[in-house]
Amino acid sequence: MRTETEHTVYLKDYAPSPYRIVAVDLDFRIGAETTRVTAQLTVEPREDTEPGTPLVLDGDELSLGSIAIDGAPLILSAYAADANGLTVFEPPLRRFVLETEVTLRPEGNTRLMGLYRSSGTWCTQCEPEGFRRITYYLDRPDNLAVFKVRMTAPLDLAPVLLANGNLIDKGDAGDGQHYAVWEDPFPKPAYLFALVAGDLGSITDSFTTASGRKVDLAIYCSHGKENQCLWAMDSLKRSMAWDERRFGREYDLDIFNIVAVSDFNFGAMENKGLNIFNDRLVFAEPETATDANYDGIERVIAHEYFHNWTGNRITCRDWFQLCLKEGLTVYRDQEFTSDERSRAVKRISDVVTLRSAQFPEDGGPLAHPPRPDQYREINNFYTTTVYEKGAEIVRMLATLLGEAGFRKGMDLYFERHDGEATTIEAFLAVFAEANGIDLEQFKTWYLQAGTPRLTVAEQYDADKQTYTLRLRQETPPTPGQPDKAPLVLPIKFGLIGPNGSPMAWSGVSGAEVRDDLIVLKDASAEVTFTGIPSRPVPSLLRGFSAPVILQTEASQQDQLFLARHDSDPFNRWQALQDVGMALALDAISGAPLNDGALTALSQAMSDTLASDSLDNAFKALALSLPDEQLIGRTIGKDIDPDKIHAVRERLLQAVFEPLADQMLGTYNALASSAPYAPDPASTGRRALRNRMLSLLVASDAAGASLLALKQYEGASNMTDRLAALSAASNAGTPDAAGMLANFRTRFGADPLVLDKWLTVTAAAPREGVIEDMKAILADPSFPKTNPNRLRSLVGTFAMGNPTQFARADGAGFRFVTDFVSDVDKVNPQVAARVLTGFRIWPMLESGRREAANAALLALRDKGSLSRNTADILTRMLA
Ligand code: 0A1
Ligand code: ZN
Repeated sequence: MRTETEHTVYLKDYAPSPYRIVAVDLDFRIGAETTRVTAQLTVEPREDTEPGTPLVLDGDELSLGSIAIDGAPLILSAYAADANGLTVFEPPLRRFVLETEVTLRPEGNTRLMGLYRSSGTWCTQCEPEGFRRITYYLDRPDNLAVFKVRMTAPLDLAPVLLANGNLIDKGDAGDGQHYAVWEDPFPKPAYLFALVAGDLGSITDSFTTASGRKVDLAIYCSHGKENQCLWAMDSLKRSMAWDERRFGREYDLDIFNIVAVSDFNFGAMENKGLNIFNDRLVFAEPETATDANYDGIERVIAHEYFHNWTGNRITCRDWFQLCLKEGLTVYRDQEFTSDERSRAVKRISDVVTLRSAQFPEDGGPLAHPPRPDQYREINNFYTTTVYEKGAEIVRMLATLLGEAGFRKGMDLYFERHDGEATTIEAFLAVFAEANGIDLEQFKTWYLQAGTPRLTVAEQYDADKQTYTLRLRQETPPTPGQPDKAPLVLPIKFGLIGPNGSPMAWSGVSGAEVRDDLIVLKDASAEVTFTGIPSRPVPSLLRGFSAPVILQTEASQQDQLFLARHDSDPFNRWQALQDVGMALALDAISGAPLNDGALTALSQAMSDTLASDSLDNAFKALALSLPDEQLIGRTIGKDIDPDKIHAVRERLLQAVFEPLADQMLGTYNALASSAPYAPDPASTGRRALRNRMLSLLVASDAAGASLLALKQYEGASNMTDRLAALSAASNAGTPDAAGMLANFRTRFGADPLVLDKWLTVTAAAPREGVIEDMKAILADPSFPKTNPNRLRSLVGTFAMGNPTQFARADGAGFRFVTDFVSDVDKVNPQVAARVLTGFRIWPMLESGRREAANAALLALRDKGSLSRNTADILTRMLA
């Protein structure tokens, strides 16, 4: 393996460039085979730039055709150019125009960065460092320039020509060619550049902003898919209205375009005025998309739209600050969903995701701070830590400041930094200033990796009528960060009296306590409440107010009490999860299942299901046990996934089988013949009904597999059909194989539904899944360059099939490393991401650990890996 240390980039080395590019004029001549790009860059030296300072531009797989300054070609000795960059040795020390020409081959660009072709459409992806694959440039987010783009293309292949900003000219270019000129008045970094040329259909609409400006909206897609874009358009308009209502942010151009493409490395991209989307996050119709797909579309449409202010108008100074735009924008999209749908359900789902994706990252070999201080490959830092933990940090800020204080800070942020490329420090400074507080310690959240553990012990003194909580926080060491400082932890809480009502206190001391919030700043604190007539049950970390692992001494009785009485829905859900987890841990440690405890949990689940006050979506989340991977991580070491799987199956049966009649009753009562609608009530109804089905099947209730088959066959929408298929496949019912085969025949021609089949196949915890996957990959008709297909199959396997991926014989590990080695040559980003599935390997029991290590070492020994994959592998083995 190459050592890549020479590529390490450090935050401490940040320095502004000696030159700035202030305006960009691009001319794309798009042809069937090649595209010629002429760039005219208006360059200015900085005030303090010394004469003779070279101008160094980035490039990636480029080859220079011609070069001139202010119209005069440069002599050979005046510059040096290769695939990775262009240096002009002594540029003029005044404003000048540098003109270069390069020729690209988009068809062969399988990395999907820069200009590439997806199903015939030319499109671009420039974040973070793709623009340098289009032309030589200062490809860094702190260089803001205005862009003008002229495109010429064959009319038959590309009747649609789009770029950022406003269309200012278009026409016939003769010879079967036509042209369009787009201009974006807002200065932007190159990573927000975009261009699309293709033969596309579209739907159009419009939105009138609060100040009365009409914005033309369009979503472009392959012909015939137009009707599948309506939900995305609806989501866009609701997002635009929400950002005005909640944050006072209006859209700023006259046009907002979205394009759906089928080959895309991530979910979507917020290019100024021209968002480009992975089509799986645009297309939806009831027969082929699930409720989860509808949710995902709404969320990501909102996310990319919200970037217009948090990311585009105010961008990042450098890529270490990625979390500045991503953490904040995820927070904003979470708030949008919470306002549009159910806040409690959204919070629970987000925490489930955080725990299943971010916590393992933060507790494994790839742990890094939300704002890292070094990287070898920036593409590997589009992580759940930067996004989701980043959002948790913003959420804590909002909790600490309250809604009004948070909004004051946001207003000041927009006012002060609009049009700038800025930093986390600048972001925190506006909140500190607007609220007259100090956020120096709070900043540690951005700098420190690892999930803090918050331990709470309690003591009630009946004589003194005092109640004390002893709080202690500790963050474990992570790679490169052995010592951790205490963090600011906002702990929302309540004390609950024996009758289930909130208990008040007459006084409190020992830490900062404001109403329902304890702010823990030290490594430990003792918070004492006075005037407490009897021992309360504490409800701690309400709403999951800080991203920590909470350890308390709560008994099962306390937890079941909370499940029944807590006014905080998150903690009601959490309490049931905690009871399930405790039972699972006991069983795994070899203790016999405690009948009393089991019966109590069954009863609590039954009561939850029967409750009149809880909604269906909440019940669907509550009626579950912690997943196998969470159980594994809670054990923390020497994990044996087979054992966990077996114990969890037993528990599912023991807890839910006694509820079979009630669950079947609920299942039947929730049937509906109403046409599909993605509104919260209908989604909640389907969620609970399908939860009933999967629990009936998983707990082996009589007749359950037949019920799954009947639902599969009779379903009128994909949500119900896929739920039945997954329930059968995960439990390995007698009909599962036949249902899977039927699904493939029936829907295999639709690539996005094929993905569902690949996902269900890859997630099945059964012997033989690896052979099946090998056969799928070996089929010549399998699209081996499409990221969605590859991730649905192998990504799902590595991340979501713990027993087969971590097979004791190592076959699962080898399957994944072989795949990574192959795909790395085609698309390093996909390869590197799939490889991150190994992050749990240090926690496995010794035999599996050795097998994983051997597979990783064999991958290393093969050599010639991309920088993306080599970076992940090096950290994984460190
Ligand atoms: N900014 C986008 C994420 C994104 C990053 C890289 C991409 O291509 C390699 C594409 C998208 C977002 O937050 O949605
Ligand atoms: Zn984003």
